[in-house]
Amino acid sequence: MKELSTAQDLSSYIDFAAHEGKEITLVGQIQNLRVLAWGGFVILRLPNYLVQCVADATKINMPLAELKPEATVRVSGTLVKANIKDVAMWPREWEVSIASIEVLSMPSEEALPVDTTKKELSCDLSTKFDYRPLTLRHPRERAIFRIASTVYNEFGEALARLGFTRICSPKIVYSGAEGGANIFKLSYFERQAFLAQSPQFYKQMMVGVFGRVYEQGPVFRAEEHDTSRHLNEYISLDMEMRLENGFEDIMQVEAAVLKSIFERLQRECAPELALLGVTAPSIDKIITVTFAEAHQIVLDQTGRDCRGEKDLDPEEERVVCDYAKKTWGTDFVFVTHYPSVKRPFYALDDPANPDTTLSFDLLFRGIEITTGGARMFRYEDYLRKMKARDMNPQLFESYLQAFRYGMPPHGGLGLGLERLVAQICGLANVKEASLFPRDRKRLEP
Ligand code: AMO
Repeated sequence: MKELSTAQDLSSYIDFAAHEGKEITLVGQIQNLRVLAWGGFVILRLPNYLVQCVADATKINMPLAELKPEATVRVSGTLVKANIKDVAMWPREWEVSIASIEVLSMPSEEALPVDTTKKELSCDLSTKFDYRPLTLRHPRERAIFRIASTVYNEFGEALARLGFTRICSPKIVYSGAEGGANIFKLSYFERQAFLAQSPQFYKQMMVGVFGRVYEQGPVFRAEEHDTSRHLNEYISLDMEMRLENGFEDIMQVEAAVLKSIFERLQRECAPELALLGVTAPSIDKIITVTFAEAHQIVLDQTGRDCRGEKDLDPEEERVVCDYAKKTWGTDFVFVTHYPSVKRPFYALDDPANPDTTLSFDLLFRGIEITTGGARMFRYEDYLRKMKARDMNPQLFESYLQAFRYGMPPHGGLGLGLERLVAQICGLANVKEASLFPRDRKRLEP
């Protein structure tokens, strides 16, 4: 029997100021190595930092030339003040003056297939994804996913502070929730199952239990087309809530959550934002335009008349966002009252105009990042709408139970993590905000 100590400091954060002028030992992987006549630099990748270590050839215990990028090493030395210009480095006001290096692991391969020691990863997207375990080690890639991690955490924590309960719903499901053909089929023992397109049914059922719930997890869409805004698997940030005043409640909660996310990014991801050359957005006003007004904006701005269309196309979303930026100085615009025919069956029609729904999309810098809205909550309304859409209510009986036995007025939203992160980081393709993207041709790594 052996009892392990529980008193150890397990955090990977380092109080650099407290170590100034003192001995420090760091274990990390070599991000970059520069061997010079007088010694050189070892750039060490740690869980939260990229630390510059400087070696004097006459003082260290081994020649730097024996090291390789991506080797894992234990570096001991003195932490000294520095003034580092390179924004990839963090911290920039301290460096380690190396006394000794111990190699803990050496790479098997001689050369990196993609050079992650350069300022930019100079390879095409496909190569970047083929070598994902390696290319993700590049500081710019790491920055994207540190930002994604913070966005993910704060989405949940902000909602939890508002009294939402986290749920985890099944991803193997008996039916699609969003309609359409973009659903993956799965053989499930003797029957057919599907991969969840969204947690829609479950988060609604859980409003009957908790009143306010959220979920963060993968969802699956069998999109056949290869576009810069679609993935076949993405992380959906979902919430669902009882409505007290109307579907505006949902937009107010979303704006508050986004505000918390952006403030936390500013506090915790300043180095990552600086490295990517972007600033955290702000959402101080909640600007809404109706779907009809959005079409009018497009007509006025471009002369394109899309008023007969039942959806906004990507070009229209860009025009509406440009207009919102110019007119109201905001990167965010909620487009409300989408046509009923284009929304899933569960959407609540506007009693004042039943051809439209009490729903919205949130557009951010030219692209839809969220869909949300109020849902039907009366059992009879579900039966009526399903009938009108040629759907068989019996196939949805397990979901409809919730409504049969009483549900409050409610609504919610789904926010695509990768789309939000891609827009924050200024990425041209949503796949770059996915660790291991899945598209029609890509199932590996
Ligand atoms: P929707 O299908 O519009 O709505 O999806 C919600 C949000 O998810 C993101 N998204 C995607 N991101 C990457 N690749 C895709 N293929 C993809 N498809 C969607 C977008 C989008 O705004 N149940 C509803 C939400 C709700 O009403 O609560 C739903 O899933 O950012």
